[in-house]
Amino acid sequence: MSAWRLVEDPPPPVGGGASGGERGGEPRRPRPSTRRLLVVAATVLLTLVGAGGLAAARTGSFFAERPEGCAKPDRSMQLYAVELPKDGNQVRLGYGLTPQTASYPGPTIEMTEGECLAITVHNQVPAATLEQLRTDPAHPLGVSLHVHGVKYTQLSDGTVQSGSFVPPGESRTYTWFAQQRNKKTGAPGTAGHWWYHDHVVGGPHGTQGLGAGLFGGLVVRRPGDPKPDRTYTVVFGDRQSINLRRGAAADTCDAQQPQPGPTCLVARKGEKVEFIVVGIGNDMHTFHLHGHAWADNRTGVLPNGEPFADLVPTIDNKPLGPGDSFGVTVTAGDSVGPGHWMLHCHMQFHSDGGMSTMLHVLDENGNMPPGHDHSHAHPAGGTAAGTTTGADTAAGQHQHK
Ligand SMILES: [Cu+2]
Repeated sequence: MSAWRLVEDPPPPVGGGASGGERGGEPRRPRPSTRRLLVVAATVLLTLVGAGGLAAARTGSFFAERPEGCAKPDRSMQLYAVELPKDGNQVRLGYGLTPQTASYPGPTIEMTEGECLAITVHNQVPAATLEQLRTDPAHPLGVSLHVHGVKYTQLSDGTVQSGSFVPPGESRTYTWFAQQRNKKTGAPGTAGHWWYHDHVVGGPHGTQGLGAGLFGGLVVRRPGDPKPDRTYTVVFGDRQSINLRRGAAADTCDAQQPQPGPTCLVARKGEKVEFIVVGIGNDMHTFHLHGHAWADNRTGVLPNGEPFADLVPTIDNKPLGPGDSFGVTVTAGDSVGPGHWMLHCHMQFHSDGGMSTMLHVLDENGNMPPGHDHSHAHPAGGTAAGTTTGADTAAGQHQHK
């Protein structure tokens, strides 16, 4: 019997009617704490004495709670920021739909254009931990939620400067608007692959929060977009890391019962697998997947019959800078079959340093065919069967160098 069997489908991404998000509930309006009011007051004062202050005061238009077009949130959800077990001596933090399920990357959040989402962040990270990560004793303690791509106002910016962060033990609601394309105004819409992260832990740019694990993927779809069977968020970061892990640690798939998760990329042949690829930190990277290629457009999939389809290049490698994000959708094992397909940064000293993991493609029944129970680095083409060693299989760890 194969050691590889997909026993259970992964939980779907949050949103779009999937479990996890709470529908229909009117979110709690943020109750500003005294501390926050002081920060806001100080910011207003600074704004007023600034060059643009008088204009802002005259219009009185600063600090709107919600973006235009988002009168009332369509959906609300809870997001917990917690401390996770250390990785060596590195502090690890994560976002989770519950405190118990927090991880890095955090849960993938899914929205549809036109939707307005209220996310209440509960900061359960101990103050002592935030103090330890602080690079300046004058910097306030807290976590935040800052998002790329979609619309939000200053109150949902997730920065210290706008007072939109969450002190330890407190909660705050952030409002995101997946603005639609508008041909009249020229608004391009917000459909795409984005990410969210802390912007406060340690310093004014959340560098320590990001480095500790407070980040996750966001996908905004248009009605009618192809829906993938699985979505994985892969975050390429400093020190040759994928989702803050390197080498064998980046692939924790259990050889007996691989459970899809942040560090176990697994799919059945024929499934549409979507990757939200994000760059964090200070390094440039390239995202490369063996045996698979994708259309370099918004969805990664070419719609049938599009006359401009030939204008969209098909690629299997894409550059990624800090803060960048893009989506990739492939059909697992299409034409190439099941196997262990390398996913890695193609900057050679990064991949050599451990920036490499695997997409484990099982057959249609969820089994890894005999001869594929072990995943040494396969040559390009990936059809060579690896040899099985008991030790590697038992450990569920796969060495790729
Ligand atoms: Cu790299």
